[in-house]
Amino acid sequence: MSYILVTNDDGVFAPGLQALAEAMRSLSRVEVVAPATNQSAVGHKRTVFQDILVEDVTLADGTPARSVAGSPGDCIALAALGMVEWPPQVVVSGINRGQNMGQDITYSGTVSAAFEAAIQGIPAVAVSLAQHNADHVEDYAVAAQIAARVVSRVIERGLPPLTILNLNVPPGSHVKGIRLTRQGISLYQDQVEREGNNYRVIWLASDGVMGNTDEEGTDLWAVHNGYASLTPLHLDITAHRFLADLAAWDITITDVSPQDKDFDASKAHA
Ligand SMILES: [Mn+2]
Repeated sequence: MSYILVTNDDGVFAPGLQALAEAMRSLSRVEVVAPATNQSAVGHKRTVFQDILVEDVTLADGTPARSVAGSPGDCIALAALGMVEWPPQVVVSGINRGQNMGQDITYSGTVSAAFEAAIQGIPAVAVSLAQHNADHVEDYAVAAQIAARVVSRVIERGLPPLTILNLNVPPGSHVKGIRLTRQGISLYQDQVEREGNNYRVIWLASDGVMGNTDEEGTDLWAVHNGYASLTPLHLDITAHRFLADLAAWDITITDVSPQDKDFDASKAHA
């Protein structure tokens, strides 16, 4: 029997996950497998060399869920190893408390869970709300509605291999529509303060002002201008356009062995 697998990185009891699970139930049966604790910004972390505790829990609205003492990537990998029925029709990750655009994408546990699903051959959508103080289930209502539209289309049409959709929704009750976008550039304003031998890093991670929002067509531009942003992302992060330039460096060599006592790194040529 087909179903939608819901996960996140804010933790299994986060309001965004409950809102997402509720919206996904309008499309299909839902299973929830999510981290026990807040795993924001763990990226594509996987737990190795230690046991992962899994518990059955119940969300505030009565939704049954699996709570995993690991990362978002662990949740999907465990699901694929048979912790729940496999495969789902689609994996949906979120709704994250805060945007995942520009350089947020590689830090994001929300997006990484979707990438892990893509590695396992399952279409996946990452969903984020560009509002860091979204503490109530109702705050995610519009984002959940837009997510349901995107996910229903993914169920119909599927996605190419190693490709996910990254959905970011602006805060507020009015969204102008969905724009197809490319990854933009985030501009962080981290600061460090020193007191004696102690350093304190300050993240100025306020919504809306971070990042280059001027470049039309990017994720940051769309959300800044009141649109939901939908970006297709691919796991192949090869810099394809730079490959030809790199070839011109004449950096390749034909044979290197430990016996090669005359090997001179600065002079080696193909
Ligand atoms: Mn998060």
